[in-house]
Amino acid sequence: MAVPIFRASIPKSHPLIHSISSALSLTDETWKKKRLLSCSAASSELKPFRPELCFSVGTYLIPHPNKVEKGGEDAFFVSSYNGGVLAVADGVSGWAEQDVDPSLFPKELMTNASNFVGDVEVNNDPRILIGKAHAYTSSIGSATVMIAMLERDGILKIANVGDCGLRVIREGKIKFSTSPQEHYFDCPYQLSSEIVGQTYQDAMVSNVEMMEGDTIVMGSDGLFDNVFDHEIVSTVAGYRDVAETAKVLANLANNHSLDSNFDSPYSMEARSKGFEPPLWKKILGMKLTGTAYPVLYYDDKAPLFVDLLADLSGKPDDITVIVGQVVSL
Ligand SMILES: [Mn+2]
Repeated sequence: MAVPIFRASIPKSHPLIHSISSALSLTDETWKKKRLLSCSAASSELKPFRPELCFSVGTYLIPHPNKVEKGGEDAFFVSSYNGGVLAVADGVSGWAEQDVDPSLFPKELMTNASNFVGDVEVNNDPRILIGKAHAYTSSIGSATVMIAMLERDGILKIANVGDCGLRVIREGKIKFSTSPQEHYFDCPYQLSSEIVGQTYQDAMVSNVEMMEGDTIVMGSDGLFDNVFDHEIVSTVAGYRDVAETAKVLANLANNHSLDSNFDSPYSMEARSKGFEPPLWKKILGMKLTGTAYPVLYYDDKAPLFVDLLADLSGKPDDITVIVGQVVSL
C-alpha cells in the first residue's frame, strides 16, 4: 500500500514467546466454553449428524502496475490444515524511501505463519499465529495482516491487524464483514520490525459460524478500495469455480483502480473524511484519487493537507484475492 510508515509516540513492547503462551491459555479457555455452549445447543436440536466442513480455495494476485517486475508487496498463503487456513499480508511501501524492500517483511511473515500453522502453542488460534509469526520475523519493514482459520465444525476464526478485508456471503447476501483498523485515513494498524508498530494483541478477532455453500472473499485493501460489496456479491453469484471467481474479482479491482471515471470505495471514503478537491479542480473535472494518490503530508500524527494533482478515482495497488467456498468433507 502506498501509505506512510506509522510512527507512534508511545512505544509498545515487542511480542515475546512467553507472553504468547500466557495469552494462549486464556484464549483456549474461552474457546472451550464456546464449544461447550454450541455442543449443548446442537444436541437439543436433535441434529445428530453434522458434516465436517472445509474450504475449496482459489487465489489471484495482480501486482501494482509499477511493481510488476518484483511481484508487488502483498504476500499470502493458503493451507489445507484442519478446515483450511487463509492468510494475506500487505507490505507498507513507505519503507522504500529508506532503501528497504517493502516486500521482504510481509513475505517472511507469511512464510513463518505457514510454518507455524499446526504449532502446539498456536492451538488453532489465528491471533496467536500472527503473534508467533511476527516474533520470528527478522526482516525490516511493516505490514498489515489477516489470518482466517476454519475448524471442521464450521467455526471460522479471523484475526486482523490493519486494512485487509474479509466478507462472508450466504445466499446472495453479505452475512459478515470485517472492519479496517486505522490510526487515521489511509494509515492502517500494522505489524512492524520496529517497536512502535502494533502487535498480535491489537488484532481484531471475529468468530463466524459457517455453513456449507457459504463463500468467503478475503483480500488486501487493493481489492476492497476498488470493488464495492455489491459487486463482490454479484461476482460470487455469477461464477461457480473459486479460482475463476478470484481472477474475475482481481481483474475487476484492477480495472477500477485504473479507471478515471470510477468513483471507488477509496475515493468515497476519502471524501467522507474531508479530503475534498478544491472547486477549481472540480471544474477541471479532476477527482480525488488513489494514485497520484492523494499525497498526504504528515506532522507525525495527522495529515496536514492533500496534494490534489491526482486525476484517477480508483486506487492502483497490489491486489490479492482469496475466495473460499465451504464444502463438506
Ligand atoms: Mn495495499
